Amino acid sequence: MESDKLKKLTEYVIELEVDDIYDLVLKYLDEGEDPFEILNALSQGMDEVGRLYEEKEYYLTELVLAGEVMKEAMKALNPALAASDKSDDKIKIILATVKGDNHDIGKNILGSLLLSAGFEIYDLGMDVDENKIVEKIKETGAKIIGLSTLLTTTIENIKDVHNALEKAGLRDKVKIIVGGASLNMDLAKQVCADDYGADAIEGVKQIKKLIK
Ligand code: B12
Repeated sequence: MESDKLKKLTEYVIELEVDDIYDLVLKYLDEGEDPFEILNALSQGMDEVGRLYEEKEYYLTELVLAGEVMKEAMKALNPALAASDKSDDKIKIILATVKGDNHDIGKNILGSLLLSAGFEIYDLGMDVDENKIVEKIKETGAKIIGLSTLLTTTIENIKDVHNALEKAGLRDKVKIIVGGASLNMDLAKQVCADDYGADAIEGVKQIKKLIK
């Protein structure tokens, strides 16, 4: 359960403390707090921001700022998460938010968890064209692609990635796992993904199964 101390992180996200969150995360890491508990507290803040937006208490400006707050926090947190990894022979994963979609907070959380679980991450960012993904597969030999989308209008763009991989003769060499608030397993299958993860923790579990 989240301690009273870590609740401050949740509050900082909700209050959009973009200038101070980095230092607070570092301070808590220095004091020996568990990086995963810190991530959990930050995610709870984002959940609340989402709720406030849906209830029209927050507007787009606040959402953009909340995204910045999470980015600052992850800058401080990622090295600590990565330090928990001891493996040498890392499995490569490409992450991207699909074409037309500029939401990346959930994808970045998944990236942080994968990093700490010992994977090598190539994060192509958001609004990513399928051809860029194909190029990166050729360059890195990655066997897993994690695609994120939060907009219902961009779900179909997952299929563009599938088609581009097929055209390049690579589709049977890689697995596509998808996630994001607009998706579920049925929709994922409709757009030719191999798997779906409801949240970042489930995503890591599913990816571990996929590589077996
Ligand atoms: C923050 C936010 C924004 C920020 C994004 C900042 C950023 N850098 O990401 C900004 C302001 C840019 C934004 C813009 C827009 N947004 Co917006 N946004 C949100 C909001 C409030 C929160 C999203 C979020 O970050 N949640 C927190 C993260 C942690 O959750 P998550 O992304 O779902 O990720 C988790 C899981 O889904 C999963 N996951 C995610 N990706 C992946 C990938 C894989 C492989 C796996 C396994 C798992 C996984 O793991 C994550 C962690 O557990 C949501 C509402 C909501 N409650 O979701 C609306 C929401 C997604 N936005 C919405 C809309 C409409 C827009 C705009 C069109 C608004 C506008 N009028 O301009 C634009 C779109 C711009 C574009 N082209 O993309 C709608 C989408 C409706 C729909 N169904 O299509 C929502 C649902 C709000 C609403 N109810 O209307 N938005």
